[in-house]
Amino acid sequence: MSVKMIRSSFILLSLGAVLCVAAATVAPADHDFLVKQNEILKLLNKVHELNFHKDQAKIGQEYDPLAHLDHFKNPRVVQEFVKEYKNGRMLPRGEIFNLFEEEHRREMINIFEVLFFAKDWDTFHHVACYLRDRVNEGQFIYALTVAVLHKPETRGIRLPPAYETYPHLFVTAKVINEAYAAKMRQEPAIIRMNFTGTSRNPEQRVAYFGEDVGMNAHHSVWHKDHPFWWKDAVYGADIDRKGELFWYMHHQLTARFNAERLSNWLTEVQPLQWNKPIVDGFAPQTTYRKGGEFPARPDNFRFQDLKNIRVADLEAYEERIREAISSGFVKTVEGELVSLNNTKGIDILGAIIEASVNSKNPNYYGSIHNLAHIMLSRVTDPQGKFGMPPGCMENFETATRDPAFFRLHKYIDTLFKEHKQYLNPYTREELDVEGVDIKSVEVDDLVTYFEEFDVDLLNALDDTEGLPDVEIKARVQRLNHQPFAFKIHVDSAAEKTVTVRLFIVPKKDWYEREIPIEENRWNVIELDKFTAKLTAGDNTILRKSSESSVSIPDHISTRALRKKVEAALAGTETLQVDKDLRHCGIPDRMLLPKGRENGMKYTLYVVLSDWAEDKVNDLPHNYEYGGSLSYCGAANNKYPDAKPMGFPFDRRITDRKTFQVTNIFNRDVDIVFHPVHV
Ligand SMILES: *[C@@H]1O[C@H](CO)[C@@H](O)[C@H](O)[C@H]1NC(C)=O
Ligand SMILES: *[C@@H]1O[C@H](CO)[C@@H](O)[C@H](O)[C@H]1NC(C)=O
Ligand SMILES: [Cu+2]
Repeated sequence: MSVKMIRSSFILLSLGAVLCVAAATVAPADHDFLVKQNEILKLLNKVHELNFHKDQAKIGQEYDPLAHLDHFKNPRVVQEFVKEYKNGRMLPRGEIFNLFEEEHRREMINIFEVLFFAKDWDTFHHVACYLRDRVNEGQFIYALTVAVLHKPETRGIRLPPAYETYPHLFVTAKVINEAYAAKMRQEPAIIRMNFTGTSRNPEQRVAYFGEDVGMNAHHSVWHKDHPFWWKDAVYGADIDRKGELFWYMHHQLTARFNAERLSNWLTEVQPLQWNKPIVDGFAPQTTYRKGGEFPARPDNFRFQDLKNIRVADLEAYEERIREAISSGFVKTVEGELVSLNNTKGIDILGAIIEASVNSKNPNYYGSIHNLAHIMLSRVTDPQGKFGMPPGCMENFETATRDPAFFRLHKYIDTLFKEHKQYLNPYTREELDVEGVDIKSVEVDDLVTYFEEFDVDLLNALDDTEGLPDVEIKARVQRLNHQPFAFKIHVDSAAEKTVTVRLFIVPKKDWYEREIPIEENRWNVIELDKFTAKLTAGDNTILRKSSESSVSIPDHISTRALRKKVEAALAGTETLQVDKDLRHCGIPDRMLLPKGRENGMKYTLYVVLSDWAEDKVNDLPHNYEYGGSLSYCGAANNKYPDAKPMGFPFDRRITDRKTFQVTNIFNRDVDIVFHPVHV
């Protein structure tokens, strides 16, 4: 049956409806901005080769950063870089950059700081051109993109999608080989990519989720928006509730993975344990551009001691963290006790478990999450005997491809859950918003399907003398859904601005048993969060799936973007710039889990809270923040919701009556998957 035959079940706009039109920060780009945008695209063009843009290459050759030290907020990092570079101590070009390798990371941070501390655009641009052809390309991409994401002067600049900057990390080796063959033949080509593995591996049924290029791009950008090595004090820019966001984003991904598994008749994701086999193996079938193939791991492999990290270390860190959780206090380096028994506890715990620079005691609590990534990545060559390149788990671009990623995060999620279990449940008074009564909620048919998408492989292929570029793309499958909308009918006793929170959760488990919400709350998936102004009397809140603040629109391809920028520079077109633009966030098309052909039952929750209690700043209630709030926070602002992330499902529910208030509503919905999309 054709998806196009299904029509929206109601007409969207009706009179007297509450419209959630947002206050936005979009404006036409001026000339200065267009120049910046164009230069950044040039810097990242074919970044694995020397810069063929002659103007940039020339600037790079002639610029001497030591002659311009007063143009840097911290000249010492520039001197340090030049010294290291001149002494040949930096990672050479062509080598694999591994963020989890301390030495690689230290060098990269040095490069980042040179860029970040440039006082003006001109200095930034010059020093970027200087670094472009001198440092390792992996370190350059990472440092430059993090700097662009965080510097006030580059707000609103669009980065090329991660899958176009370094396509190797997103497509299989087979595709790369075929792409080369096509280039040699000088024939444009579209190469169909299959997900890794075969139908003999049940895990392959959910590969579309972990291997989705948009998901991989999201995960890599999330860790650039919130780097674990970020030093708030040094960079003068705090990332608000970073530890809590580390928990919540990965928690939501794990809940989503679970829903995808149920959609495909797979059992719930099981947490990893240090002393048990890693049940599912993984053969990535992906290769680095230089430096070999990603190592594979057979089924039922056990964790191994590495040269400098032992399994026993991880077990000890886990014990100490669980001790902190159950005692309700973490011990700081100075031996002080910091309470976890409040809404800030989760943020402290997130910093300890990741661990980020904000950890209260890195020696004592270790860095369970980062070390686990390393343990999994190196498990098949623990002593480095075979000189294998780093595995999937040591690249944020490729990590979610490995089924062990979700098992690791399920394990980490159990630690966070243990902490939340100790907090008091919400009381009826905390949940109730007096005078606000949800009468009913209408929703369109929820229909998902697979679509095809072409990844541009231009940057994947080395330039060959005498062989011009031809258009070569990888065709991948992506989950998508029909647009849908919610219509929420609310009776209000008075004028009031409310926060609207929308969630869904699978109604039944793998055994087809209905799961009570007390148990199911940890599987809840956030669909949207926004504000609405209610008038006294009847109100209808309209909200479209495309407006969701959980996800972001598709990234524009570099080719299309370059055309737009060139046209805007020539004055034939205007380019719209959003100063709050986000690169972080799952794509809009992935908002819904897949569901089943005959429908899969979910419970939809609509939770209203009083915005006067939720607000954290003086911006208008409908300020846009660039989207992707739930997974990525607000890039240039405080997290715009005073409630704990995941509210109200983050706490135990000991008495279901507390949820029986008129401002919380639930109903069943069905998600139907259409295998054939015309
Ligand atoms: C994908 O699978 C199809 C059918 O199984 C096969 O014909 C094709 O060669 C595969 N493509 C790649 C790039 O592996
Ligand atoms: C945590 O704090 C709440 C008050 O917010 C208190 O009722 C509860 O007893 C405390 N729990 C512990 C273990 O101290
Ligand atoms: Cu992650």
